[in-house]
Order: sequence, then structure tokens, then C-alpha cells
Amino acid sequence: MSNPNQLESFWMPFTANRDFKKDPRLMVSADGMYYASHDGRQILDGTAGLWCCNAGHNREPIVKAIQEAAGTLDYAPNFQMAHPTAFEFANRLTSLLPDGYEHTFFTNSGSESVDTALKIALAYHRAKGEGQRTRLIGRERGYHGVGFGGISVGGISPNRQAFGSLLPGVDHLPHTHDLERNAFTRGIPAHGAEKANALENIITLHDPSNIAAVIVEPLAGSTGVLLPPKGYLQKLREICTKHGILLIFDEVITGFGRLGSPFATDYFGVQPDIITTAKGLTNGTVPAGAVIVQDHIYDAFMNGPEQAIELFHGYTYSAHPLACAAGIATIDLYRDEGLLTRATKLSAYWENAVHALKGERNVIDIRNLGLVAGIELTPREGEPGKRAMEIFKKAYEKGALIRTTGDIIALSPPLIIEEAQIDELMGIVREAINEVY
Ligand code: PXG
Ligand code: PLP
Repeated sequence: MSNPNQLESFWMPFTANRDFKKDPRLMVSADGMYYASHDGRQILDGTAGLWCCNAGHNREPIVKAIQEAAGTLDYAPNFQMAHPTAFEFANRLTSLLPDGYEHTFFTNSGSESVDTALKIALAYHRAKGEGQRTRLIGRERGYHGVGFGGISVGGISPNRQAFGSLLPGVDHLPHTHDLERNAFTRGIPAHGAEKANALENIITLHDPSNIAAVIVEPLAGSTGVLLPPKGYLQKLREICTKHGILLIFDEVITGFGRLGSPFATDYFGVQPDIITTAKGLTNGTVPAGAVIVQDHIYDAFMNGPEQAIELFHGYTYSAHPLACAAGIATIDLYRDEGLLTRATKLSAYWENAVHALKGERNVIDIRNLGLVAGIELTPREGEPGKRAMEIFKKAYEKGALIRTTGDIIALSPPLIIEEAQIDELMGIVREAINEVY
């Protein structure tokens, strides 16, 4: 017999299940910048859900588009069949990117986008007669979702340690976090571009002819907002180009306006061969992801007999009709409200507001870019992550949703946030920080 009030059946993702179920935090509705909690409070969204509701919540044009789609075409296969909105969505999406990114492969999540991108990279080299290029390079502290490919190139040890031997042939670049030299930097840190040179060492060790791809987040979000030092991404691009290695930007968080440009590739002026996206693609409404490739990648696959399948890969729900409808409406809304560049206008206010927390209890670093901020705290002796988790709970009690990872607070509000709401958010964060010892 089902019991809606028992919390046991739902094995919650990335959650301390027993702790949570003793004192649950449930969202029951949402509108604009606010959630409503099950105990009847308004909760200011400081994290755009999980970095995904960039246009804020329950936006009418998106809701309507999904409702209409659900009543028109519930599902259609996209294996040797298709439906019109899939093409429209792909056209709309690629038109947000610079010239030369004309093709997109649809998935249902960031994790699937990453695994798809890694598979495309391997198959690309094989299609070009370089099938020996099989090695993949990720980065320490990188987050690339939870598929076996993603955790293999990812660099967060708790996400890897329980899951066996993972993919073979993977190396990791050093992460770029440098508290000693860069603490309290506003925007892009000055020090650390030389960390890209580690790529040359890895490449020399294995010989460039064996390496398929390098994957990095342009700005590492999930691991606690680690920014790329000045010149770092450019260096990675140069080294990859020199050795015929594909560069993949995982833009699951940075895509769709988070930094003030449509994508991080625009923001940094560095063009990867492959871009992975998800989250903001449908404003978090219908699960969807996309892998966008430069034309030379797609073209490399289009050489065999025309009746042959070029890529043996795809998901039952690739380009699901509801996801396509949601995605098209989302892109229209981003355009109509100028949301893909709105963070540029707000970022100075945002930066000042978050850096005003310097000097508060236990704060050892503050970093920011676009509408993202990281606030790093000293960990409590022998209890890593506990201090930040207590701050998270305090903030929730006080009416704001924030995100913590280890002892870092990560903030990434919807891009519709107003200055007064930035003040509200930082006010709650300040109080919460100071109430936790
Ligand atoms: N790549 C990157 C860069 C991500 O940030 C994924 C891949 C995986 O996406 P899916 O849709 O499979 O979850 C992500 C997801 C956090 C947090 O607390 C971040 C993510 C997911 C959950 C929590 O920062 N990023
Ligand atoms: N497992 C089984 C038994 C399947 O038949 C399928 C798809 O047909 C899958 C997994 C993969 O599911 P999806 O395409 O939704 O990723």
C-alpha cells in the first residue's frame, strides 16, 4: 500500500538520506526567484535550482510550450525517424553559438552529454584513421557528471572511490585552485596559467599520437567555483591544437548566460572542438542535454556509405518532443529578456555584494565571475564539510537556498535576479555564516 508521507522509498541522490529524512526540506511550488517550502515559507533561490533555472521558475511561456507539446505529440522515436521540433530546436541552439558549430547531438542530462562527447571524440579519431588515439585527459577537482566516462575523467575522489577501476587510459591535469596566490581575487585570477603546461608533460609521457581529448569545465562549478587563471584556457587550446588533440569544454553550468555571455567559449574567446550542455538548455524544466560540435567533427563522420549509420550511439529520449518544446521556448525567453548577457550588467553589483563578506567568520576566500560566486571557509578540525552544511541549513531556515560543497558555499542565482534580491541573499548568507562556529 502506498503511503505518501513515508520518506523511505525514495533513495535520494547525493544526499545524506538518514539525516535528511529526520528533518526534510521540501519545495512544493516555485515562481520567479522564489520557492515555496512545505512549511509555507518563501525561499529565495540562490542557486537556480541546481544551476539550471536560469530564467527563474515556472515561466509561463515555457510551461505553456510543454503543456501544448504534451497534448500534441507525446513521444516519437528519433532512431531512423524524427519529429519537426527536434530540427527546430537544433537550429535554434546552434544559432546561439559562434559560426562553425552547426551540429548538435541531443541527450537527457549533463552526464549523458559528457559520455556522448567522450565517445564522439574516440570515434572521430577512428573515423580519421587514428584509432590509436584513445587516451582521455580530465582534471583534478573536475565534475563531469556521474556516468562511468564522466567519473573517470572527473577529479572528485568521493565520486570515484567506490566504483571500481573506471575507464582505463585516463590522466588528470592539476586543478587551478591557488588560495595562497589568488585568495579574494575579483574575477579572473592572475596566477596559475602555467598549470596548463602540465598537459605537455602528460602528452610527452604517452606520446601525442595516443591522446584523443582533453575535457575541462571552463569554470569548475560543482567542486566549489574554481576559476581559470588568466591565459590558462588559451594555453590548453594551443597545446591541443599543436598535437591534434580535441578540446572539450563542459559547459553544463557555464552555458546559457551564467558568465554574461551565451557560453563560456564566447566569454573567454577560446573555441573548443566540442561543447557539452544541459541544465539551462530547458531552464531545468524537462531533462535535456546537448553536445554541440564543430563542423569538422560532424564532417569526419559523414564519409561512409550514405545508408550506413554513422554513429552507433543515442538515447530513447534524445530530442524528446517535450524537451524540444521546452528548449525552444527557453531560448526564445532568454532572447526576449536578454538573459544570456544580463549577468554582464549585474556582475559588478554581484561582485561587490559578495566581496563585502570578506572578514566574516571563517571566510578564507571569495571568488566571483558573471553571476557565480564561491565563498570558501576554513574547515572545522576533523570535520570537513560540516561547517558549510550547518550554514546551508541556517540559510534555509532564514529563507534562502544556497549550495555547499565541502566547505565552500557556491551561489548561482537565476539570471533574472534584481539588485534588492542580491542584497537579500547576501544578508542571509552573512547572518548564517556568523551564526555557525
Ligand atoms: N558537467 C558539469 C560541468 C556539471 O556541472 C554535469 C556535467 C552533470 O549533469 P547532470 O545533468 O547529469 O547532473 C554537471 C552537473 C553542484 C551540482 O552542487 C552540480 C551539478 C549537478 C548537481 C550538483 O554544484 N552539475
Ligand atoms: N536498457 C534496456 C534493457 C533498454 O532496452 C534500453 C533502451 O532501449 C536501455 C537500457 C537504454 O535506455 P535509454 O535509451 O533510455 O538510455
